[in-house]
Amino acid sequence: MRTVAVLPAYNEADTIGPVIEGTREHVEEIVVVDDGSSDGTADLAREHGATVIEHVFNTGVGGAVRTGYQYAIDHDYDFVLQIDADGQHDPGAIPRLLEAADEADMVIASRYRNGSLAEYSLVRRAGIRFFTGVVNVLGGVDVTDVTSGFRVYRVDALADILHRSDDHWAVEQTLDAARRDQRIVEVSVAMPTRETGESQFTLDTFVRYPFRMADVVLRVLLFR
Ligand SMILES: Nc1nc2c(ncn2[C@@H]2O[C@H](COP(=O)(O)OP(=O)(O)OP(=O)(O)O)[C@@H](O)[C@H]2O)c(=O)[nH]1
Ligand SMILES: [Mg+2]
Repeated sequence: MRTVAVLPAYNEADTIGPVIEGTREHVEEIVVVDDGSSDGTADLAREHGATVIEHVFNTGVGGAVRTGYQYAIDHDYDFVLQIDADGQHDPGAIPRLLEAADEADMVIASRYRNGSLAEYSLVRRAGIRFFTGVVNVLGGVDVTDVTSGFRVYRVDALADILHRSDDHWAVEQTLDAARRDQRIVEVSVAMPTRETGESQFTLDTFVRYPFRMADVVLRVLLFR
């Protein structure tokens, strides 16, 4: 079985090296998808032996991971491991995720199944709860952390659920997977909050959240 790691990365020079080093032993290849970082993230990733794909336009996390998934499909990998480049996801948990993937199409590392969520702001916790609730109700599943970006996918199942929206990629593809009766499994993984660098979340993102969310959910329900 061949596994490729996909790391979406935007200005993560402080952490990209250690994340690549921690991930390397668990996978065959590491693909870093960068959207025009200005702090040397792409060069650092290459120095650490990663394959680097650079977008010309910034597409956000959703667009970056789609590029990584497509790479996995095109290169005939069996599994994709997705891990953030900001150090929030401990590469030490990768073997547990890969083991769970033996019996699953999608494995989600959940910070809801342990105490780590207590460190997150009230707004973030409410957001995670809300998105997870929507997917559970509309998809008939029982997951706890749908927005987690620490995941493993079986590539042939992933090809069926590639998200079309760059926003709310996790909600879109998890809901689609649930409605197709794909096997979704969660593994408890502690996830501290971000220590360095900048979050993808801005005030603008928050304000537009509910509208984009409704758009994504309706499109999955109506057209897929
Ligand atoms: N390629 C690319 N990667 C991005 C972009 N925005 C964020 N990322 C990366 O995607 C991952 C998740 O983004 P974060 O900002 O950490 O999002 P988050 O973990 O939900 O939020 P925090 O808890 O604030 O860290 C990180 O590895 C980022 O570097 C982007 O526009 N392009
Ligand atoms: Mg983060």
